[in-house]
Amino acid sequence: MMIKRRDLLLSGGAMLCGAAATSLMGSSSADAHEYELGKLVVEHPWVRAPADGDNKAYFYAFIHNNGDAPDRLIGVKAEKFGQAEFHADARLDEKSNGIVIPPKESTTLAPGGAYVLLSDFKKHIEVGWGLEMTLVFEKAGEVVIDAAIEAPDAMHAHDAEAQARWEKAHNKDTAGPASGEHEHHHDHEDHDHHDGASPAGK
Ligand SMILES: [Cu+2]
Repeated sequence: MMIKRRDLLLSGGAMLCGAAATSLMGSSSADAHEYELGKLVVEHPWVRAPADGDNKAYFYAFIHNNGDAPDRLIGVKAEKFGQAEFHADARLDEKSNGIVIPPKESTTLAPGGAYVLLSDFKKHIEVGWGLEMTLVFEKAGEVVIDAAIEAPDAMHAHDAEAQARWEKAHNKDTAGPASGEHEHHHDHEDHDHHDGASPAGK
């Protein structure tokens, strides 16, 4: 299912990546954009949406393994797309049988590195929303996550600049949206802590 982030936020429910949530909850990970599964932590999962006319998307995330044994991401599932293909190294044009998560290490899936290619999209996915997906790990099992859907040229999770370019190109947010939508955008951008601009409390 497609999750309406904006509706969630306006309803005061489970906020996704909300700076407000982060400050209210202190260092608790309950409302952070991360998911725990046994010894694994999946942080900031995101999907790079298909470019216009394309049928492929990319899945990225930080995956930490706090355990003593390696695990492996072997499945990414959602009703929106048909196939997931694993690539351990973007420089090599070859599939791998999953993405290994070594013990006591973090594996980064990101543009230019490891990635999961999602293809055969059956339904449109909307930039700025969330996509519920199931990740399957060889040992830890399955976890349902909500990945942020980012613009086709986004370089990292919560790439506000790419989102703004995309919205401009697609005439989004130009007709005076409800104030709540703006607030959400601010909250979301403030949360980005990959560029060193981390708000206090995280
Ligand atoms: Cu996130």
